[in-house]
Amino acid sequence: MKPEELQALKQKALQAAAQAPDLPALNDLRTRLFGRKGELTLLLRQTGSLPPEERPAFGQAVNALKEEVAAALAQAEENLDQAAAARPGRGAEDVTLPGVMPRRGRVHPITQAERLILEVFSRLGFEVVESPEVELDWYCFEALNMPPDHPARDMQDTFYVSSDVVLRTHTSPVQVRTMESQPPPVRIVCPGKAFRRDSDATHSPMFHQVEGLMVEEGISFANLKGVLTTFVHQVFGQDVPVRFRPSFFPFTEPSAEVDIGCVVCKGEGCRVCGHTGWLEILGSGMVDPNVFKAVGYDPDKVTGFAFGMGIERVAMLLWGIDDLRMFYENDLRFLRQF
Ligand code: 2NM
Repeated sequence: MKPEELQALKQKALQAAAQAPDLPALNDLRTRLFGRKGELTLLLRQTGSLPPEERPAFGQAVNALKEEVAAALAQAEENLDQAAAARPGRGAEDVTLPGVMPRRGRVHPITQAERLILEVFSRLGFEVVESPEVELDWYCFEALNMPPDHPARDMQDTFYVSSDVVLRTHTSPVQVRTMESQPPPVRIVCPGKAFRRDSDATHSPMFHQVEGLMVEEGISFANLKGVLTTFVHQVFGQDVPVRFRPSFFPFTEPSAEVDIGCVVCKGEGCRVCGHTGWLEILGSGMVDPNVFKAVGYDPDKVTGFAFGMGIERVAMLLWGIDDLRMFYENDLRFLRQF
């Protein structure tokens, strides 16, 4: 083969390599050139049939040609790979496939109920205040008109950390601390965890409360009724009946429990409301003068009302949940519904 013919063969091979449309076409070309019966393979084999003096030059020329064509094939393959990676849907990842969506979390129903309650009181001018879950006996009981020998302390099954440190049994210590640290007027709501040694279908050793307090000159039971009626109507609906039923708490006098017309039977009487047509939703009362004395307020100058409610109970009545334990099991089938 003459040098011109070798040159022409090289040009043809380089052009074919550059023009191969995809990897299979390129591999075909590689076989046609370098395979057992490939053009370049056969060409090198011709060396033996040449006159001895021509063999070295011809061999060198063919080997140089092979190297150049092999390099062109490698380059063509790299170009195809890069083009494939840059082309949407044709690279290692098919970006047109549907993605695996990250699961979105949700706000726990207790938190949703808490936010709803706080929002209503915020609009009524109450400020949100929090304080520690581990409390001194004094803030949890003593300042709330429950001296050590008070029978009301037996009502609270308390977790003791030491003789004078407890897990708070209600969020009232927040109110005590607030009154102790600032003069009236006070208008606060206090959300948080409370702890009692109690565990069955309707009691959890840890539960959530919102308590509230309004103190200034001239606050009366009428203010208590107005604020709490507004609250109930905002949360459960404008048409829900409300009643105030006399009760007792050590830290308020007089005291009242607030009932709403049963949301299940609309007052007809059913299992949920114990066939009374009413559901208890809140405890409340006028702050006892002894509480004001304990925090340094003058009970002859200021009056106030306070209230407290369980968030779990509000959530259960709002969404028709019949088992308290649902809130703590973290079963996603339950939690995803809110
Ligand atoms: C309730 C019911 C009635 C209450 C009283 C006070 C304080 F600190 F001001 F005296 N805080 N919370 C209170 C009153 C709580 O929960 C059922």
